[in-house]
Amino acid sequence: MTMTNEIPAPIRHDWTKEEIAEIYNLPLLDLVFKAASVHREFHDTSEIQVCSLLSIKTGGCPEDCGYCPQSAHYETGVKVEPLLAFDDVVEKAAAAKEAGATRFCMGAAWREVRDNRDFDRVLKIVGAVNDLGLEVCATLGMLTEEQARKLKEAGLYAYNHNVDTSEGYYKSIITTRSYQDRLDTIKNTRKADITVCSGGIIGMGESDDDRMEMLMTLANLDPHPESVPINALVPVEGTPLQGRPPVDGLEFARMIATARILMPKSMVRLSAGRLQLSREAQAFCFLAGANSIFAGDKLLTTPNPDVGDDRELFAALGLRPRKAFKEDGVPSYTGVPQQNAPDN
Ligand code: SAM
Ligand code: DTB
Ligand code: SF4
Repeated sequence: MTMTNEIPAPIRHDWTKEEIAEIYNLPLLDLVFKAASVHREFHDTSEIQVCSLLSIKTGGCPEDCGYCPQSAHYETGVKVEPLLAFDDVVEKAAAAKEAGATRFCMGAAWREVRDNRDFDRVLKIVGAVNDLGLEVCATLGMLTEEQARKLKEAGLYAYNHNVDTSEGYYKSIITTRSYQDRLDTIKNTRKADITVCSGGIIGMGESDDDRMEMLMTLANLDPHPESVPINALVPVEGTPLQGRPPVDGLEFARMIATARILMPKSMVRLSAGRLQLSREAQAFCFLAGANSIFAGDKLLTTPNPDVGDDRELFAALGLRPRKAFKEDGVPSYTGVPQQNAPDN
């Protein structure tokens, strides 16, 4: 494998396990150098996408995802709340925009979307947030093709649905749905022409092989997910994964660098778990190809770095928030400076 930057990085959807292992197992600094080169080839490395996250329906979820504080199967102290009111959400979206976010992601602790009044309210909210000029993203659980189409018509820009881990390890983390269920929802999202946000979590006790398999699943989707969130487990008291040791910053960077090389055009998001990372570890992840974060002191139910600290970090690194893709007047990521970038 070449370690120089002379040959353009390929956009491929047929990565083998062996090829991925060859990349993932490179000496870390060689891996990060290669990922940084790919990153420069496809993106403006001075820009970071700033996303804001809001839990619009918290807690009481019937799924048994072992990492999740919102599952009704575990006692985590998360209060069950109904779907937020239209005005509350739109107000929060406007405040997020004011604070510099260009993407607004709304999460609901649902197993799947049901065709009821709550969904009608979500559709109305999606339309209003879109009208604010924000890229609207939602993560609401499983979706049918018809529901995806309704969300698209309402103005949804992206749908988040993570594969979370490898197919093999998935069964030891979640029993109430299958890996195929996840892939089907991603397919329904695509069919409705909504951009796909899909990634996973590290630090749940999975092996390196599981991490590589997860990346293989994502990288062999055609097209690649436009955004790939890489989360470090936030271990929450009461969940089966409480007490897991924090993810090492260098392992986080290895995962991000591999994702960047396998999916050169995608936005790779340094997602949950930033609070446990030093400024230097975050900087290393940005060098390794991460170009998106969640900003705001709360993720869905757990804390996230202080907005002021993020602002200082951006200033120290010479980074700036990127404007919304939708402002470019073209779909997806084609608005970023790129050379040799064949269609995804
Ligand atoms: N219920 C929907 C679903 O599962 O798709 C949407 C919300 S769910 C909370 C969204 C994602 O958050 C999960 O797929 C998982 O990747 C991530 N997540 C949940 N709890 C987490 C934790 N404790 N640490 C890191 N990521 C977490
Ligand atoms: C994603 O991959 N990470 C975000 C977002 N997509 C929805 C969620 C992280 C949740 C962390 C646990 C919590 O705050 O409840
Ligand atoms: Fe429910 Fe999503 Fe949490 Fe799983 S990850 S328990 S589906 S809110």
